[in-house]
Amino acid sequence: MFLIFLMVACDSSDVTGEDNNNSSSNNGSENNEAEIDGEKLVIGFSQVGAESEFRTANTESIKSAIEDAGHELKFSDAQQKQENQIKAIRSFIAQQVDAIVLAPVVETGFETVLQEAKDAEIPVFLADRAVDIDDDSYWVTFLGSDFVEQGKNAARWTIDEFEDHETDVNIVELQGTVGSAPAIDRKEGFEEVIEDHDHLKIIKSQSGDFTRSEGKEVMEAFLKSEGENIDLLFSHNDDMAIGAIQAIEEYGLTPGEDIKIIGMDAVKGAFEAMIDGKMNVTVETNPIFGPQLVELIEDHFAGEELEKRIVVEEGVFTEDEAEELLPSREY
Ligand code: GZL
Repeated sequence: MFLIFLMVACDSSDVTGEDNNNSSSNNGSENNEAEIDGEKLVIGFSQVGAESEFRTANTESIKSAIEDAGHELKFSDAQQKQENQIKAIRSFIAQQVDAIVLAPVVETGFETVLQEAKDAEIPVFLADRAVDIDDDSYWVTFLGSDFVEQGKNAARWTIDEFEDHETDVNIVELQGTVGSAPAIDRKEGFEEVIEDHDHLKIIKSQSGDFTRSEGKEVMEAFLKSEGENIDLLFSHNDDMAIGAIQAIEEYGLTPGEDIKIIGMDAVKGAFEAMIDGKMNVTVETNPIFGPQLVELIEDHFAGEELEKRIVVEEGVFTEDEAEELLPSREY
């Protein structure tokens, strides 16, 4: 979740940020945007939290991209709370920023504050996650993964993995943050593909809020009620899967064998678990889009028209290729 607030200098006197109240720097007018091109930008953003390896890598990617581009970064951590993001947006609107990039912790509840940004003529860029608002005039573009496709890829792997399975395949699902786009869309994609395969059954599904600790806790509850009846864990991110692996081992079963495990994000921890034979596949969510994001913001201020939706390219990685690929993984 990012709020990239662009405090943009219009001419050299503003570069030091001494006079951010220069009204021309935030009226978003055409000729003003042309002047901005190539100027040093002051960019701050409210990060959703530090709940996962993906998030940490994403923060690092954005920070280094902003600094490498010669801009100044302001940083705030919303600790996975929507109210902190809304507060941060309002405070940055009050500071007369020129652009906002938002990756919302949940899909709903941002319309009012996005309207305030619109009223202030501040363009909004969505990154990583989307909002559930029909009117796409609230944002310039949305850069992030296709979570529905990620869920479908997880289901396609499941169909292949269990094609010779004679009996029902009992699946437990660790969902991401309740109400978040990745949790909603990954579930939708997975269920859409397994729909025509009656032997694939989701017998338990609950949120672990994308964290290792809650993933472990919820998996303990699944094991308590279903134990050896569980064939597969579908986890909406690797962090919850890694927490679940601990729970499975403490319960006395073998993760990756007794219970097959699907993770998402493709973080280093997942590759290490696959090398240890404790996870079977991870569906990549690429967090390293900082340079692309900064380029999009600069292109907008250079007067370029951007696509409304830009999908980050990603893959699917299985345990048999984990050892070879781990050295090349960037996060
Ligand atoms: C997906 C991202 C999700 C990751 C989790 O792009 O929003 O949030 O899958 C993270 O690891 O918490």
